[in-house]
Amino acid sequence: MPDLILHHYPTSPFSEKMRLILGRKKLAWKSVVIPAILPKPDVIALTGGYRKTPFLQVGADIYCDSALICDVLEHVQPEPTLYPPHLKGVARVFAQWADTTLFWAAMAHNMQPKGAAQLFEKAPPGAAQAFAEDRKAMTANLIRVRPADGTSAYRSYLRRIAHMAEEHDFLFGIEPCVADFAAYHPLWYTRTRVPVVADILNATPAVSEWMDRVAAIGHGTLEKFSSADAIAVANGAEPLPPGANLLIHSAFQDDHGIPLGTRVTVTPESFGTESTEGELIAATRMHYTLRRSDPRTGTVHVHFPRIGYVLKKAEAAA
Ligand SMILES: N[C@@H](CCC(=O)N[C@@H](CS)C(=O)NCC(=O)O)C(=O)O
Repeated sequence: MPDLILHHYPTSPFSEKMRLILGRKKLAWKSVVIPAILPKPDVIALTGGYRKTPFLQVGADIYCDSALICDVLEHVQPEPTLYPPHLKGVARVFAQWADTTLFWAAMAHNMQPKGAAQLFEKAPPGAAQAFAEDRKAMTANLIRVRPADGTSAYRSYLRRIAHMAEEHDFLFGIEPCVADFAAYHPLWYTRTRVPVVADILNATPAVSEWMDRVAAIGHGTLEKFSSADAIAVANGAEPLPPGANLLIHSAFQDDHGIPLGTRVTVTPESFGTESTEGELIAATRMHYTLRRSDPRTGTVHVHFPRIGYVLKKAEAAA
């Protein structure tokens, strides 16, 4: 099996979720550090437009969104599982809540003025402004939580998570599952990136102890890799044919009246709404696959989850 190449950057919360899952599954992986703000020419060459972090590359297959990457890693290394059979539904639903509602409440708290100031206190001049402008442009379609409302919600969510962590070592039992990794990463950001506002964690010591247990899982075995090498890997590989790709073997599910073979775009519903355009070659129960070509990468298959993404016929073909 080709190498797992994670495109990420150290301070990205969703990347921390994936690094820990790679660690939980004791996987070896290649680490490509990508920019936190645009421009990202090497990222766009691989994804065709999607600019968010992280994404996973396996040869000439590109998997966008941490929820989808979880499914890929579960297939690559089924044990220990992210989705214990008796928790399959609730763990996924909880993880989706954590990656959205919990994440944005935590971020509103984290990015209050003193948090934002701490983030950039050692950064070169202009970095804070460049970051703020980049993120502002990303927030189309996103209803922003205001800092004080974010803090209120975050406090309540931390208490709820504490109720779970008081019961057992991990949120749903004695082993961590996808829910733990999804709930952990926004809190990790509070603790590690903006300690000036991390006193919000003090009211829930069970949460801090659970965070220590998650952190102890580590990141697996990683090796540094350059984005130029990652592009060369894509260029030298063929995307997996539908029958061989774990994501593509389930049946075509047409919810949009868009047949396979159509030129389409897939766009995140909110936050970073850059589209990827290509030929729709699979649309299964859980995901879409687009085939596209780029002079630098050759033909790649770019995969997205259905949930959180908009599928449309491409303008020219519509
Ligand atoms: N639903 C996406 C969310 C990813 C996301 O929002 N990532 C943040 C970084 S943690 C991001 O893309 N920020 C802008 C960027 O890195 O360009 C996922 O689960 O992967």
